[in-house]
Amino acid sequence: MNSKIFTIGTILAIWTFGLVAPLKAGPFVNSLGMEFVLIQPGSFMMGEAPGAAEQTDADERPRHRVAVTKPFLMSSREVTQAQFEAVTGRNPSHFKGADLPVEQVSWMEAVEFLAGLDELEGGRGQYRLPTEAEWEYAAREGWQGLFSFGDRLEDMGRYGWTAENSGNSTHPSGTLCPSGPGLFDIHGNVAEWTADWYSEGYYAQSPFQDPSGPGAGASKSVRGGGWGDSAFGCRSSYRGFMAPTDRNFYVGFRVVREPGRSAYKRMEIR
Ligand SMILES: [Ca+2]
Repeated sequence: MNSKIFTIGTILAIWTFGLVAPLKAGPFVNSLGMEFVLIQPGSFMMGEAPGAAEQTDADERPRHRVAVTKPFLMSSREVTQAQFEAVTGRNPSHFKGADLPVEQVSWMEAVEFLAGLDELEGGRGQYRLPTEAEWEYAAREGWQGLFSFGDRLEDMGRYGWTAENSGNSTHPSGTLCPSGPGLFDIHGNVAEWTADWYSEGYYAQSPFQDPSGPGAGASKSVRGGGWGDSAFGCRSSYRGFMAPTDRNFYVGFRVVREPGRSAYKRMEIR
């Protein structure tokens, strides 16, 4: 078989039918030096871990199957203060440090950052926040348990900065172990804005395919917990929420980038 044709056919099959295949992909790095990992499409069980109903919150129920139908790139780290300042010219953070995650940034300001970053790279509309479903799908990477690394609360210290180990401050993103696909601080450090409006009862009516939250609301969903939360409060299914104009030193964000064709090719050949 002509190996080149086979390769192109394989890529087309993945692109067209959303087949989950182990494409060997290196990280994609953008103009700010932000590293992205490719998350392949697939389906997963979203919401509380099996058997965790007595410990979890009502908004994590019912556990339900969700399909993420398109590949996307997710930044391996939370947006740093240096990156935020490079785009916006300011640093609103309480804990100062170029490599620390930016915080005290509202949802509106996160979206403004993404628009500014997109403008810097040619205005192709490639940057956005993850949906809640994308965030949890990437965090879980097929694992249905409490955390990306398993169910053992005592292992959190190796993966996330929480109230148990943070010393009441943020830490440079990427200093602890990453989750399976290479996402650092998916649990803890700063909690992360998502694109979706928050609704406590949304899981009861969520569509199966690419859910993106209610059409309107008073708060945006915030995921992963942060340095001031208990380790259990940083579980994969925990859903925080905050008004889009509010800001505090617990919440930052990470970035999703659409995998344009050039980026996709570049990842495929590595
Ligand atoms: Ca985080």
